[in-house]
Amino acid sequence: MRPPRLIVVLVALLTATLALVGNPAAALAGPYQRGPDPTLASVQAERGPFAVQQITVPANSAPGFNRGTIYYPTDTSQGTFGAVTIIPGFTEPESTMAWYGPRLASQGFVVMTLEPYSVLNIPDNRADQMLAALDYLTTTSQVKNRIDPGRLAVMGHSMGGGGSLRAAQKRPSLKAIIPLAPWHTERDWSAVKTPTLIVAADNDFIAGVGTHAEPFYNSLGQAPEKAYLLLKNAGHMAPIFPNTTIAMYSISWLKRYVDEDTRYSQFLCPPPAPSNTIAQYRDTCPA
Ligand code: 9J3
Repeated sequence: MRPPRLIVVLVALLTATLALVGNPAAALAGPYQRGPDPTLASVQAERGPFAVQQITVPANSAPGFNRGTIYYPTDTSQGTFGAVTIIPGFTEPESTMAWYGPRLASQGFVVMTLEPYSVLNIPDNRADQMLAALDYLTTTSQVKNRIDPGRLAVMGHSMGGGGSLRAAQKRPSLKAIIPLAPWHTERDWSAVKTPTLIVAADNDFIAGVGTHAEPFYNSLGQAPEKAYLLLKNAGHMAPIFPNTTIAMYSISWLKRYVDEDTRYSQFLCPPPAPSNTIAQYRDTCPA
């Protein structure tokens, strides 16, 4: 005999109430929050709270990308993590993106830096490699069980930044992208529907902001949130070196949009004023 409907409803309500009373913090926190409450020091630190291990992924491990390195948090007590793949720019080896690996993974992300098939690959090819590497990470990699396949992102420098925009256009399910000094022949990214942080450099003479980062940012009419971080006294190659400003805003962007972690909103909104390292910051001021 089925229990009366009223009893079922009452039991469900009681269970939910007890869960809230028993753990109010969990009830308020988003389900994907990982790690302790952030501070300015923690988002600027060289390492976050998670211990990190790395795995070398050799060529021919899976279709669609060449080879790379996975950096992952060793903690399995807090559930799965979001994942981000990162590809460098024209003529650049994977090692130019290596600093992002432990820096981001130690904050609670599975990160894979990529060696492109060719250092000459065009941006759209780099987009496909980043997406193929995400598929590998979530389906057959050694860390697949550590990753939430619904919370993925890409980043890249220069032609890898242009590739990041193309990747989001091709795969709207991406939760965040961070093009770094992006370069692409396409100016119109109005089809992108992913929260996008564009990092640009005020002295970039390779991907000049007037013909790249600025029109890219302005075209992002469908991105639910977007930001434009113009680094001060910085050239095209700034993103290949450890950079506290890039790290702080990248971590905050990934936390806010891959993890829906509003504890990081404080670093994004209100936007930062111009400073020694920030020439300009434009955004849609996410809540
Ligand atoms: O990835 C990049 O640094 C793109 C800038 C570039 O040199 O393009 C020239 C074809």
